[in-house]
Amino acid sequence: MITGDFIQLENEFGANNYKPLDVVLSRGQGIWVWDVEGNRYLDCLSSYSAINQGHCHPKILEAMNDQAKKLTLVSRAFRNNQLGPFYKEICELTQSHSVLPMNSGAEAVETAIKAIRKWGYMEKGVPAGKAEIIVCDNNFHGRTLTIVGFSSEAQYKEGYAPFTPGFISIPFGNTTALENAITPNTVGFLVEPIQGEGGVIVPPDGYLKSVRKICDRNNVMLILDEIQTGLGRTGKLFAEEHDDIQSDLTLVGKALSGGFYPISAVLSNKEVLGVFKPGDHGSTFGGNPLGCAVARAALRVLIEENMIKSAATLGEYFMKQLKEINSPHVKEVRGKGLLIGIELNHTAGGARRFCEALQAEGILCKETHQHVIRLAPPLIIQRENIDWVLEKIARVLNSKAKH
Ligand code: IF1
Repeated sequence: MITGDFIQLENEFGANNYKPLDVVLSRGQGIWVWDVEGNRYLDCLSSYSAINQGHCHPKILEAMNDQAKKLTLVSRAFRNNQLGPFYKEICELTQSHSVLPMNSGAEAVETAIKAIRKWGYMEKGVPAGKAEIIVCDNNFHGRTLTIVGFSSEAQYKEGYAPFTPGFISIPFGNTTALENAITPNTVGFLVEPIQGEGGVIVPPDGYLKSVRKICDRNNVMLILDEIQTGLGRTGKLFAEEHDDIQSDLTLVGKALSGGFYPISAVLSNKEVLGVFKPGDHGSTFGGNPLGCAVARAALRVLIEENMIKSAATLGEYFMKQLKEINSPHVKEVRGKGLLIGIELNHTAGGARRFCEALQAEGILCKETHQHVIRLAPPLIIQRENIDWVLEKIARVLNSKAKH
């Protein structure tokens, strides 16, 4: 079968909820992926930052294989010998008080919402049913009904009402708006350190530092969604470290498994997770031995192979070089570490055709919000690979130039 055959099968039998580039991938190793025709591409999207460690990392693969032969899943009605060690390792690495494992990112977000609502009623004394959570315009936290209910993106919510009440949305990066939105019933502020899907929007310097203070003053829990920005992506283990703060709850997913397996978690710096009593919350697969073994290996290689430091150094280099590309189409280059967005002028005619042109050059990336090319290669990328990418990006941004 060739590319067209696979696409035809998807079109015939699948729901049509994505519009991918016409490339059918069948193999990945490190920063590279291959399509069914044998063409090689440098993956500049990293499965939406789920493969920070690179495709099919051999050590994570080994951990997965070893564990899969022994024990993959037990009901949480029993214990398993991977869970405790996983808890200890992730808490020590992230300096967290406790952890609750789930599967998808959206489930981690839902878990955090449940936890802070319960905390609000049990600890803060919010009247029953009145808890409010503040979120940001232009957010992306997943696809469940509760989450899309507080999205500001019409397409994510259109046709899905009614939604869960209790959310208030304010502009991202604006601390005055946060202060004004807080009421005695506010239990939490949920925010991405950098808005990924929103177009790689970096807030003003010191934003999270001020946010931390406002939350402290008002006894409001700060929940950072680090599902995309976490685990080295921005050049720190967590993006919160750029502002030298600690959240109350941190949400991780994606790269927690290095892309092998959906694993997410809520990390708590305080005893917030203590509001859950047996039976309050759970998941069939959350905390299963296979997932725990994979996550332990994924975290280990991130540290042992210095991926975080490398993301910082090479991200800075990548961004600096991108800023030097002289193209009439580029409005702004922004980001942190290896989470980079190139915003194009509206006259460029949208980012998608540039992504298609880059595909023809052997680079896979994806537009976000129509005018932004998002670049987020695996953290194991080397300087010479970046130079190779830069040359092609420069060519594409110029060859498509309309003057
Ligand atoms: C899709 C983007 C990335 C996330 C943050 C929670 C979740 C995500 C900050 C939910 C998920 C994904 C999901 C994927 C596209 C995508 C994405 F393009 F929308 F912006 F990564 F860049 N918080 N992001 O970014 O995690 O439940 O999916 O495991 O929905 O199409 P999930």
